[in-house]
Amino acid sequence: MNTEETETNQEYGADQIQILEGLEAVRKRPGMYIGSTSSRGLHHLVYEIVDNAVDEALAGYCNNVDVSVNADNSITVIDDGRGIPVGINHKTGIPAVEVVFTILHAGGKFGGGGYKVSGGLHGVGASVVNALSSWLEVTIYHEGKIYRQRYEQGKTIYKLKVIGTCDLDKTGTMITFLPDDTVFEEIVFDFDILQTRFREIAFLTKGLKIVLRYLRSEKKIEKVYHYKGGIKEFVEYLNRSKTPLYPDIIYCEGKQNGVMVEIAIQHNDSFTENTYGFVNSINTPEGGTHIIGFRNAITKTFNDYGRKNKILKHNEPNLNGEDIREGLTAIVSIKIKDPQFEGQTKQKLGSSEARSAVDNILSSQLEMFLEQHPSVAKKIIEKSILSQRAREAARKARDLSRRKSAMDGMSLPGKLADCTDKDPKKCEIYIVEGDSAGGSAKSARSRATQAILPLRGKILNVEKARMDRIYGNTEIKAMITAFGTGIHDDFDISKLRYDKIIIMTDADVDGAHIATLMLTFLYRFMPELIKKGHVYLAKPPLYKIEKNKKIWYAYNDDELNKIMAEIGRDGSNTIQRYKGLGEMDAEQLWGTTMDPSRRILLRVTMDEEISSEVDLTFTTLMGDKVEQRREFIEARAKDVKNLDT
Ligand code: TSJ
Repeated sequence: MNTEETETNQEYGADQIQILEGLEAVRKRPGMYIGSTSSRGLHHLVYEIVDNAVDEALAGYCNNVDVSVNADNSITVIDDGRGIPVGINHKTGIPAVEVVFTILHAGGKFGGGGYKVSGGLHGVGASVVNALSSWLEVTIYHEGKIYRQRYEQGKTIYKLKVIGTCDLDKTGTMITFLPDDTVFEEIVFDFDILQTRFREIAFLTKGLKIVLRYLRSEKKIEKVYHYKGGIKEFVEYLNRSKTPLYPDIIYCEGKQNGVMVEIAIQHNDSFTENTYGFVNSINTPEGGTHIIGFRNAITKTFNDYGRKNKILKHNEPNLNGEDIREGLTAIVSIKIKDPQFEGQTKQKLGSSEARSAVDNILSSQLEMFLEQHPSVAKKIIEKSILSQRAREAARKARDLSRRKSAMDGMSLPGKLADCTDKDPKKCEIYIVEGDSAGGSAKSARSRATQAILPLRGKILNVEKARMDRIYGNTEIKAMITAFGTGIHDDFDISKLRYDKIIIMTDADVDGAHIATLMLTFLYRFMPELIKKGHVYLAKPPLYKIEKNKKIWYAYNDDELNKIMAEIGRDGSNTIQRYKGLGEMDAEQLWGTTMDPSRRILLRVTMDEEISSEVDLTFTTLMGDKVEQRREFIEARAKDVKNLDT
């Protein structure tokens, strides 16, 4: 809660007319309060309401939260907390619940100074949701009575009234609201978006049971999220498709200077770190003081333990943090009053007390854990030493290749058939699976603007390989030099040699797998290319239909059926199902997949704001389930048919 605005609210409270003006301001500039009026903003309304119930759970008064997306797209949230207070608020002379819904930023004053997040988009309050809803009804169960009040576009329709009685022991709050379709671009709630967030909240709020019901679609969905182990189960979940290095989940919790800290840790045998920070249950992709404290404690504690127990020899250098965090999955969750956020997006925690609280609590409890579990400690430190050696080898290889490229003016890979035009804006590169398809693509292409880089077989899975192997991999080296941008710290997008990087693979499971590996590499090493929209998937046709010397191409089964219905299913048709790019000759490949005026390209996109979510999803999917991954990619690739016309 921002103090300046709280003071302003006291003036609002003094005058009912000004109250309405407050909510009018929200309707005039909704983006200022909920970030946007797109789908993202729409979903924020639900989080905003649910957050209040979660606060009640954190205060120890609520065990169940029920969220329904109703058939008419309204949302119902029910909790079994104490019920929003119905007594008259002395400053305004109206019931506290009405204050909550009609006065801007009233939440904090009535929340008893709970752990709400200020800044960012959360914690703007129930009144903002009310202002942006066509209608909202609140029902409160309290001391044997059922109370109700209704608002439309933020305006009170009738005074708080008793509509019935209930058992004395039944308490809680029920809210139903319909987002205003004159405010939002569209009013369609996405089950996947909601479930990701509620699963996360359930992991972060140990013991809280959240039920999500989706009643919009034909088949009704009901999911229950309830984790008695809290973030321990979160880490288990994130590692579920990986091989843990040891069976234990290292868990610490404590409180210092008003900061509540909870940390769960487990290494797996992979080489990437997945640490997710949360402040008051909100993900902090940009990190901040809590993450700095976490890293500091990890580095110090493992080095101290390694020295003391002589796993690290006296003539060996200290392990650096990155080495210890190789293959680490961790959740760092803190609860803090009035968190301060910094940086451009105000998403990076700045509160310094969070750093020392996390550092101290983790250091002392982790040290104890290591003393009690020497075999776990040994496994982690030995893995770190291997990582350290690999990092050193990779550095040497990189230095060598840097020097080499400086000397020979950066020679392009031999297999690359480059285009002749040197203006990157006009140029595109096709990364093609297999030498034979590569050959067809080379003869099919438009030489001036289209470059072809054939790759042999499956490329290295960078999720499963160490740095030294990645830098040494021929296919990966070829891509890096062809793109011209360099990777990691050396990455420079202004050096990109092609406007479009087009991944062209067979339209089968293997092809999808190769495309996934390629995207994983790009995502981990050159995420800017995806964020800036330079990466595409080519979409080759699945069928060729021939009748009376005329040819049609179908890109999926629906299209095939449509074409067949049009031209008739008599015996003079032939239908050919393409098994791979190799079955097409150069002319067909050009006509169906490479000609800018006829081809279909899928642009791979990544919303910058949700990149942490993407990260989580990648982590989750890069296990071994090809089908799941292909669905993930296809669901997120936008269909940009005939992009250039
Ligand atoms: F704010 C809201 F309307 F959006 C909302 C509030 C929505 C939902 C689904 C739940 C809630 C809510 C609020 N659930 N439980 C509460 N609890 C209180 O507001 C409350 C009750 C009693 C006391 C007390 O000190 O006795 C204090 C508070 C904050």
